Amino acid sequence: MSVITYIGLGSNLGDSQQILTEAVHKLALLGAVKVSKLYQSPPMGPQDQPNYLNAAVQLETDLEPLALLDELQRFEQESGRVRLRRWGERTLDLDLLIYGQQQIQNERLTVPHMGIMERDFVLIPLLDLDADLQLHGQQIKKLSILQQPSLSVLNAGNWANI
Ligand code: A4P
Ligand code: MG
Repeated sequence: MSVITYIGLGSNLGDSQQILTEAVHKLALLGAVKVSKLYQSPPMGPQDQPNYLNAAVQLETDLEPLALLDELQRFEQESGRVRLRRWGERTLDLDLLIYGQQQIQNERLTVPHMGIMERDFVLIPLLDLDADLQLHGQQIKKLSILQQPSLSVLNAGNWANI
């Protein structure tokens, strides 16, 4: 049985657009994908790091949550992932944001992803994929954090060539 999941993509080291494009192509091997616009956003966390590119992917997959996380972590490693410090720079971050209607809490996985409600660089790409998406019983599009977004659209077209 396939499930609708949402994956958050972020990069601020290396050729970020190329890295995110490759990540989308790998995700497409796991099931049907829909891709958000590509955004640029100022760093949350340490300010002495480059801006991020952020996007989200809707993935319809048969994989169980932990099997999906294994794949995401493998893709991160394959991108030559370096992660230097908490909330710091990285070549590729793939977060499992939403997995169907499931709430998951174990030592490897918290779903919905922690901090999602405070991160406009996650919420705005999600709205590209489903304008009526709900999280924790709330309509994302009505959240007050979205009134003054800090991110900008870098590419509103088919940037990942998919
Ligand atoms: N983990 C638990 N739940 C999940 C989940 N739902 N999805 C565990 C993915 N992983 C999950 O991951 C650490 C562990 O989280 C994994 O082993 C997994 O089992 P990680 O990617 O190494 O660390 P992290 O928690 O993602 O890193 P960190 O440093 O806490 O940073 P965040 O919270 O991911 O933030 N600013 C902008 N503008 N855009 C960004 O994308 N990203 C970050 C990183 C900071 N600032 C940013 C951005
Ligand atoms: Mg992560």
